[in-house]
Amino acid sequence: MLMIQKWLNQHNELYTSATRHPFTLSIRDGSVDLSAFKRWLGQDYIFVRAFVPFVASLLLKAWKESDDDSDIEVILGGMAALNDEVSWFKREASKWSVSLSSTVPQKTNLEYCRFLESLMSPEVDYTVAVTAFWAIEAVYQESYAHCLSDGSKTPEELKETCQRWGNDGFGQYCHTLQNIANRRLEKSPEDIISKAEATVMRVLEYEVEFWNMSRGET
Ligand code: HMH
Repeated sequence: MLMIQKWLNQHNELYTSATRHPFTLSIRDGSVDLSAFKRWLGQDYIFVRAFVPFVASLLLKAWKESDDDSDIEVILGGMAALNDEVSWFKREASKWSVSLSSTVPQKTNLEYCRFLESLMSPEVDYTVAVTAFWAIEAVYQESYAHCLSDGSKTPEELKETCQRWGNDGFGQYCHTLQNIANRRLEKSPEDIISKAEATVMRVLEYEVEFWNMSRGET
């Protein structure tokens, strides 16, 4: 069995808490509190801005360490999508009257961004970083695709957000990232595999806490 599938089976409870969180489930069933959505929007804009240099560092690792030239193109495609995403956040924030310049990053967000920064270090192996990248993207893809699947009652004004990460193209892209991670993991020594697994677990925990911020209790 491929490594990522094995981990998802082993840590299914944690993966499910990230991809079937009460916040995204409330979008799906239409009961979402719009102030929670706005809080998520402001915080995620801050996160995405920190995600850009992480992806840049991943591109550099791929260029130095990858055994397959096409990895660079996949990551570059992800980078291009992020460029579009930053513009989208600005438009979406203005639509919802969320002031991005006055949004203060919450503690969880700062911690998650600091964790991303630790993964940018040249000491961190390409395999570990690309596996983390897959996990970060996959949580959003799974979460938001679920908001658009059969039986969902997602409010019309939130469908565009769900489409952004829940569309089939983004699903394909996440699948490609998973293939890259699996290919690398297969060729990796035990210590790298353990590091990558621990990193995926951390990502999933941060993703749960990130969704929790939408509750506005912190
Ligand atoms: C917190 N995780 C978080 N924000 C995002 N935008 C993504 C993942 C996916 O890009």
